[in-house]
Amino acid sequence: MKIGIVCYPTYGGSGIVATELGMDLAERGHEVHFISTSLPARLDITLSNIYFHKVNVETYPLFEEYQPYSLALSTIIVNIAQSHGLDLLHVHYAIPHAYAAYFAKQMLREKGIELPIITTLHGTDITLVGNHPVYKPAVEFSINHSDKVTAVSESLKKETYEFFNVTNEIEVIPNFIDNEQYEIEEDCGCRNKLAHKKEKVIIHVSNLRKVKRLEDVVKVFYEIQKEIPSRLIIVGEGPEWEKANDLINRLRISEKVKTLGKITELYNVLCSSDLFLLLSEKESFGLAALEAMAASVPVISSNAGGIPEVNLDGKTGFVLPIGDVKGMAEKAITLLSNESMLNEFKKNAKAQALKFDKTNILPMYEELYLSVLEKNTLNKSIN
Ligand code: GMT
Repeated sequence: MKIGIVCYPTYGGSGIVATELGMDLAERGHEVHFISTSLPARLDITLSNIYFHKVNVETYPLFEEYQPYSLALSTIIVNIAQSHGLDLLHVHYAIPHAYAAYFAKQMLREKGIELPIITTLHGTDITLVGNHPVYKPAVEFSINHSDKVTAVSESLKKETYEFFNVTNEIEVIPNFIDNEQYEIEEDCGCRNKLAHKKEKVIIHVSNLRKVKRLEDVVKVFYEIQKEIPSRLIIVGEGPEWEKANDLINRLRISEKVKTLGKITELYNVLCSSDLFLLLSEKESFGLAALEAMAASVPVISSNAGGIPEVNLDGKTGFVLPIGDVKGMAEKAITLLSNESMLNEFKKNAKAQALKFDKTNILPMYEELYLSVLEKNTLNKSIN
């Protein structure tokens, strides 16, 4: 198949899922065309069967700070679909990708080309940004006009039906992980660089946005370090850092907190960690938690959105109500101070990550593509 993939190029989960999916499809022999504003963060462009097409948004003084990204995206989709003969287009994150794809589809139809559109909903495109009155009608319209819609968790599917008047069926295809990438010796040499020998390594990875409740991460760690020698590693960059850093300074724990910024090769750091904190107030899935679990790291999490579908309470970690800092800290201390429990949870975390292995999930996308293509062929023969 010739597949077009539209995604954001950032380190965010939707871009990562789109990139890993595309690279795997290419490995399986499909021709994959990435369409994005810059090279997606984890994309290995040297792989065969992979193409990258940059969306160029032309600036013009009249537009001031609002450049017409959707328009530029629709245009490039039309061009790529025509010049490369795409069989289908898979857009990740509804805003504005599903909307731009719809208009590209209409333009192509005028030229006698039928381009099926698959939209994958990732989270904030539904739960935060998408249901804002400014975007809601357009998001609803694009979901209802996609040929197939998928959501990354049951929770996100439910929320989509709650927030929008969706007439289309939504199929849940959970996020996935390449477990092989995490088969690293526990003592890969990285642990020494992160913490002293007897310290436990607590880790948080995110885009440090408000929904991640970074201050809760700091507060939970503050309680942990009072009882257990430990370090907090924060991976990622984002707008909430300043506030969190201020709290770190006020609590006088800056010596025990290390920030790594944006890093692509997370495996070594995760494999050297003992506990992952994901305390978000919204999280459709929690890919970062799954990545930690693939590295056998248990998770203390909030119960936001789809997290409980990934982190199993009392098994792979603990799940507590959003904002329950005291409860989260207590559970973390219980786990970190009981070696046999910690080892059991590490094993459970890995076993759970194996269920989301890419070998189990990716065929679901391939099947979905085939069903869309079959329907398209059928429609053509009827018309
Ligand atoms: O977590 C973020 O803020 C980034 C965001 C994105 O769209 O890139 O992540 C969303 O999609 C990920 C991949 O499907 C999910 O694992 C995240 O849970 C989801 N984030 C939220 O719902 C806040």
